[in-house]
Amino acid sequence: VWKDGLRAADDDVPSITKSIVHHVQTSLSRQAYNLDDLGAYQATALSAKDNMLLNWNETQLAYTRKQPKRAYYLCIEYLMGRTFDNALLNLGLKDQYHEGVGKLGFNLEDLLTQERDAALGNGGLGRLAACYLDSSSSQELPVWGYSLRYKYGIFQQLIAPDGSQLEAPDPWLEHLNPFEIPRYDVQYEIRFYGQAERTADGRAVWSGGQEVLALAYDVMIPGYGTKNTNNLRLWESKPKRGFDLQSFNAGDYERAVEASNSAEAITSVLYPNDNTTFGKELRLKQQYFWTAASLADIIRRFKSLEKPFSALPDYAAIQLNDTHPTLAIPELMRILVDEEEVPWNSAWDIVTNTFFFTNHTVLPEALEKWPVPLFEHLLPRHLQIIYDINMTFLQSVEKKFPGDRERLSRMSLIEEGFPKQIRMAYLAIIGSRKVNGVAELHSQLLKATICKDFVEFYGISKFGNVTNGVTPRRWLDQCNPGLSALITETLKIPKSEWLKDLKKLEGLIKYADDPQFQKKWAAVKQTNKERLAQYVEATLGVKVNAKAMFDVQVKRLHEYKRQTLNIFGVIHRYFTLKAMTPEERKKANPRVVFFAGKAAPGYYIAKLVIRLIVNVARVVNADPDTKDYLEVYFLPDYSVSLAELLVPASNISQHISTAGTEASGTSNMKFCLNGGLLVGTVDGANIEIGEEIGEENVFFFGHLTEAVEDLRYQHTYHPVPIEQKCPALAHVLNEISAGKFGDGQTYEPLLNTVRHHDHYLLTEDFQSYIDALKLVDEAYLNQTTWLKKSIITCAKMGKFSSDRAILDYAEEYWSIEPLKVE
Ligand code: 26V
Repeated sequence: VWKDGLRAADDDVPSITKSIVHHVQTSLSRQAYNLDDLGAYQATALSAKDNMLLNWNETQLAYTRKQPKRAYYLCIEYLMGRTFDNALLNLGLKDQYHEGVGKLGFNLEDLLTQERDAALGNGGLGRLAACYLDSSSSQELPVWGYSLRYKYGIFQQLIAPDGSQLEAPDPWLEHLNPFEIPRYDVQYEIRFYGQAERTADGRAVWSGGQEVLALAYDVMIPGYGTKNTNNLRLWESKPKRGFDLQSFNAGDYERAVEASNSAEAITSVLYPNDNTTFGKELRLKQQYFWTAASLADIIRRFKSLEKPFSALPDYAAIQLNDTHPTLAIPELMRILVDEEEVPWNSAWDIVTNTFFFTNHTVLPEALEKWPVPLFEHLLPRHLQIIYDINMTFLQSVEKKFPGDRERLSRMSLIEEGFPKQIRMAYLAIIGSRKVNGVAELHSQLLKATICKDFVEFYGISKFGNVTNGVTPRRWLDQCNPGLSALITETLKIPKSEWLKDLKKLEGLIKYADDPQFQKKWAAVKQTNKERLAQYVEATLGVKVNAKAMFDVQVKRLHEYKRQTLNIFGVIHRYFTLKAMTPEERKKANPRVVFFAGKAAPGYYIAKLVIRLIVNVARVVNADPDTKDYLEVYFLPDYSVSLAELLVPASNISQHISTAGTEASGTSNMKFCLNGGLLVGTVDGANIEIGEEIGEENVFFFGHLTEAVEDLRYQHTYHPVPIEQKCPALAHVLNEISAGKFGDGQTYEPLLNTVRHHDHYLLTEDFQSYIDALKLVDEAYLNQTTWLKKSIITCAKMGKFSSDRAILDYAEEYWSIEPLKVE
């Protein structure tokens, strides 16, 4: 049956209700008459899953039969959020399920919120991977994702009475997860520790140590408006033997289960940092466990084709997403050389034609390095392989640049020091066919910094750019049904057409000045703001003024993202309002400022920023003088689902990183796609957004990347006191110190990062930031021109669909082609 260009299996309402009731009685073994929302959600999800499974099976069968080249996307995080609503929309079954569930006495929207987010990621990296899976299925590309099935995802964030962040576990698997399929028939043995002994022929035997099992769980990824359904395979670690029988028989039960606990620990928790976790053995274990299991799976599938190993690059492209899966490079060498007896040089050719590497940050502290002693202990054979790769590589560098000792030490995979460290990014670069960054500026910076010597060695063509994108299915159609309907009605084409060809949004431009259309556009935004206000009332118990401008900054807490700049700006605004007469105040533009985001549990300064925001909110929101003009909220426990409420509700969102620090950003794209305007620095993908929608529609401010290095130098060698450099900011800091927002002492360490060194250049950008916000206020006063900007912003976001990005990878990097499942 086809509807709106979409095919569904059992899409009539009677079959749907029948299958839901069937799942209640069988899969859940419960009775329909006393079912709660959770049970109803589970049964309904299981029924939708049946529909997806048919497509999934046909897709995998088509891949097996037609043997296309496939791409494998290795990412240690997938920030999927909820699955159910997205699945119904992609299957084209939402209306039918709404009706079917209604017939059984439930409300579909209530059931959807029963699902817990799959929060197997920290932020941008993991959410990008999730968008790319949606796009590969929707574009009918044969792509599989591989990652870990963490028992606990990113921690739940609580806010203590004093405003500080508290962390609680995220037991997302505590109820049945209807969307995963355990594959008890897909298991691999993974070894750690032990000894590696070289044999005469250049190979080695790795033995002893600890062996654990990797068990596969599959998650179906339905495409939009197509039967194509790809797969995300998540590995769970298991003990190879239940427990140690010898200790058990001797009565030492604790000892008997020790090994099994240590095996299960590998996939028990997602590391909650997004910059440094190097040197932690468990993290390295996670990385190896995941890459080894994924490679074993890829190689098993390849071997079933019965082709020579030299053909591997014709059947598989493996994308290394950041350096976390870089161990796949020595692991594939180990499999080919030690196990399959491929000669070293041929193996290296295969490797360097199979892997591709994307870098996601230029922050030096996030560049992955592993201490050699730790590495040698855990992965002795891989260390040998890395040393061998390094030797051959440095010989070729020496050949091209004879006598350049400095260059050799700069480019070596091993950084000298105590201890020596392995530079994972360099290993990823030399082991890959191509390397790319995630926005134009970022890719330029990569070539000028981390990759500089490698550009000189390999030539520029190995280094490219693929600007990030986001899926318009989740980030417009699903999260903003009102806007989606208005767009479809206005463009007069089926929704499925513009959702798969986002440039079609340009058709809205001709209505940008149309008062009727503007009115509808504004009404949608207002509804979304009220929906968010309801959520805030339900969770924080406060009433938000939904008539005010909604100003949003939501992302991980990080000094480089400068939530500090925002909160200092809020304080400045508060003082300015306080200094006005009631009459003057009436002319002010009322604003509600929302913050949300998690801080890494060990990131002291980032946690202080949260505490400051919460306490500023407490003071500001309680002040009757300013209450009508300024409100501030920190929404706890930011998640994909919360983003789906915030993104459609913003009038303006902030992306204000120090120039040159944010590789791309992807929430900037989501807000603009939903008609929110952007205030931001000339950084990451903000720049390309400005190019697309026109600089007159973006509020840019701050120093440019080229100025940053010099300014930092000045700060170090010719510091100017903050009172002189930026009196307005100095005043803000002094008031915080003086205890205006609770004990001033608390915030000294945070304030000192700005007073001294000011690595992220707040003192340099504060004034132009305040000026930009003033322009925002002025622009908002004229709703007609504001709405026009908002419409044009949305209309020109076509470039930022993840469909464009994934097609770019498919064509320019992986050389894979769509395979439509009929
Ligand atoms: C690094 C580490 C290192 C230590 C342990 C845990 C961990 C987890 C994640 C990361 C990667 C951080 C890099 C990252 O998320 N980069 C973001 O990537 C987005 C997608 O390309 C991009 O939009 C953001 O600008 C960039 O910060």
